[in-house]
Amino acid sequence: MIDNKELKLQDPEVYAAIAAENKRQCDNIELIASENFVSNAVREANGSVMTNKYAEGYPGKRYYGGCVNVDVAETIAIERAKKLFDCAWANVQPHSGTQANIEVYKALLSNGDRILGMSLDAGGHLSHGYRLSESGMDYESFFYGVDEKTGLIDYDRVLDIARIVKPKLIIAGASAYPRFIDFKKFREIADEVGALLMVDMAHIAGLVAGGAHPSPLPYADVVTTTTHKTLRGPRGGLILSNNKELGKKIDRAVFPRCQGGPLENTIAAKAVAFGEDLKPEFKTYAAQIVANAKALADELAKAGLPIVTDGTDNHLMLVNVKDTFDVTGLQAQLLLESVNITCNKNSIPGDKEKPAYTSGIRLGTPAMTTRGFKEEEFRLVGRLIATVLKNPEDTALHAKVKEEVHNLTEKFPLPYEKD
Ligand code: DSN
Repeated sequence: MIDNKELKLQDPEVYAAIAAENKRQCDNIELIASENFVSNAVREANGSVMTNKYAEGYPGKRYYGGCVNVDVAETIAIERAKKLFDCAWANVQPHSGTQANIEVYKALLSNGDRILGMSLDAGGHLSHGYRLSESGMDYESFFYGVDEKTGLIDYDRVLDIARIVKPKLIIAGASAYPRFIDFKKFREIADEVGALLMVDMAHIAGLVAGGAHPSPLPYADVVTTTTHKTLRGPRGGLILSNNKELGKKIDRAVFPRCQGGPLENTIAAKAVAFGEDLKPEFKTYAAQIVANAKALADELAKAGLPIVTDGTDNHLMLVNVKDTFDVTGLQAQLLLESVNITCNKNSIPGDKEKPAYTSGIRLGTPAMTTRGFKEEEFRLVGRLIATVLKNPEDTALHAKVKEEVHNLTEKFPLPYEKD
């Protein structure tokens, strides 16, 4: 139950926007692969009085008095993160995933050093060297992609590029890659060319925590992630390593180099989320995310939609909508939004459409798995998606689909359903 009584009285405009967003989240089938729904406990910690506290520094070494309680929460967050990912060091202060990545670069690199990451159009992330990101401005960035036919990372090709580029840092990890990433191979490539290896596991962190995806921690020098995707925590970042000396350098890059006061309310919420992630139920959740993704991909393939790499190992899939139904990714996104199914357009390997249109959509299962969807519901969602895309002009049919979406969202409510 969301209790925003004070807000309603004091600021009706902002209250109305939040209430409308609450309703949108309740009424829509959320298939954006990077989104999720936090528990009420996480929301309470995030909205707590810890937002009032300045705490520059780290637990036990702060620049302000009165940090005794935020020290407790931050220490719990650090210890739980280390336990969750079985590693020696953690920094829970990064405000976001991009921030975490930039902080690692600042700790490990000098301006002008070479980095090698996955290209944006192949499923990489802006902060892995894209020219308009700080990561592409401060460093000389190079990219590997995926095989245009298979959609898979070609590790031999990555090695060839790494041999030519000789990067100081190799970045593994993606925002739109539906298969397991072989971190051991990336380690071997990094060792072969004398590079450090950073894995950005933002999308799959919850699967790693729940044992549904191999962990990068045994192989990477440093691992970054957001905390709000499959990990199901508040919006924020996290950095992990098994190398405590590297950790000390990164601590200094986070504070004071890149950030000031940590968001202690968010850190408390991270601690709560990590506590949830350590419970046995979270393993069941992670396995269900993957089972649901496989079911959805299978149903879409049955409807004639090509799935990049012919399926998925994780929480997401890339669907080629252009070849079968002659709609762009953007049109598909808008059509689905009109029936209360939320997703995003996404380039597919070798895409001929511009990034603003694309030939594909990216679909993910973490959020609706949190709401209780299982394979049966995701198969139905697959059929609903195919119905809409096959009949882009048929508004009467769209109305029927919207009604089915409504039935599903009513049957699987969010824990904070009504205001
Ligand atoms: N924007 C996120 C995503 O949707 O994948 C990555 O940061």
